[in-house]
Amino acid sequence: MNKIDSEKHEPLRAEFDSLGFEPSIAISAEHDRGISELLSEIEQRLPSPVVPPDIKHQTSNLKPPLAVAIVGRPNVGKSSLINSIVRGERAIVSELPGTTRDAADIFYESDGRKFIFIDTAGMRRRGKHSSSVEVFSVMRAERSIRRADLCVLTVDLTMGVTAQDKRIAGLIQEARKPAIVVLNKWDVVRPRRGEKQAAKQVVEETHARIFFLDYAPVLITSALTGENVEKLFASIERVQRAARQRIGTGILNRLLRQAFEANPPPLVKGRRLKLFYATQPKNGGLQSAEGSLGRESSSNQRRGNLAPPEFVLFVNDPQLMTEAYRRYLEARLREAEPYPGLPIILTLRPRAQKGSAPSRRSNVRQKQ
Ligand SMILES: Nc1nc2c(ncn2[C@@H]2O[C@H](COP(=O)(O)OP(=O)(O)O)[C@@H](O)[C@H]2O)c(=O)[nH]1
Ligand SMILES: [Mg+2]
Repeated sequence: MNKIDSEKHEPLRAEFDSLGFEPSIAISAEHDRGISELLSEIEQRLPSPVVPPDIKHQTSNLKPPLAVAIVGRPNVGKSSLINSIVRGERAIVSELPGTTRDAADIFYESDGRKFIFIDTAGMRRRGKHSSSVEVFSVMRAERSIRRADLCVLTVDLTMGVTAQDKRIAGLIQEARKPAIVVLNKWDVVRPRRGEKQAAKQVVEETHARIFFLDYAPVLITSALTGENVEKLFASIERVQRAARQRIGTGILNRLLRQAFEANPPPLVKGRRLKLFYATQPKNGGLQSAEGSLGRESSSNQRRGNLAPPEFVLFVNDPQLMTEAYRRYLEARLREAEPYPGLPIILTLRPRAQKGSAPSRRSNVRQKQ
């Protein structure tokens, strides 16, 4: 419904709502009201982009390509990075921030390993005065992250880690995606002397600034000169290898029991979290996540690709878990198995009731 120019006009919606269209959105094209709501409704309804048939054919009997989203602020060098990798001019590179308007999927094969690089339009803050293009580009970035098996957060070293970089890192963490951080434009900031020391310092600073993504390996590159760019593949492989690591049930339970003893969970409304048993399911977690280009491939294939480690904890009451304690347990698990680049998924289940198998897919909130 257009021309709903102000609050005052909102009641006019009611007339149209009675027509029964669901959902209906009130906008003002002239005054830029409701546009982002409209765009996100449209975005939600669009299908995932289709992988070209030749790629599908090539990979139908083999492993699907790994979907790698290159995300970051405008102008950090995302398109340059992809160009440097594929050594072509596939992605548009420009000095104007926000040139890459559309996320472009670029297929790439190296040593028999297949990748799809998702070049993402720059992300801007979604503010009151942002234009539709900017709103759209934030959504695209969020969507690229959702579709990816692994995200490469690209940061411009000449700017350092900015608040906006942190925000994007937050999106990756919320989506619980495997991640690598690339610090780009090293050619500009590298010192004449003490290069190693400077590099080490930059990595430490990055980890300190985006501590919640501290599981991500950090790579220092120059997309312009190509320096270190091919190391991205080694980093990706390292993450893939890590995804295959498992902690045996015996070790896992001993480790967690010790962690609970050394630092008991806090009281929540007078009650304390109690752990009965923990296990690491075979195929990793995140059944609901998309990845591998969303609906294009089955979740089984996806899990084979790059599944973050999941641990299922049977406890007295999942609600008694706090964020701080979750982080503590994750840190203890990483001492046993560092899982570079991978988020650790802790799934809490109430202890199964008498007579029902513990493997039953019970809802976390089932038992209050
Ligand atoms: N000096 C230097 N410039 C770079 C590097 N990577 C990208 N650039 C430049 O930064 C600008 C933005 O690059 P672009 O790839 O379009 O960034 P995007 O918006 O993140 O895709 C261009 O002028 C690039 O040439 C780098 O490693 N070193
Ligand atoms: Mg670009």
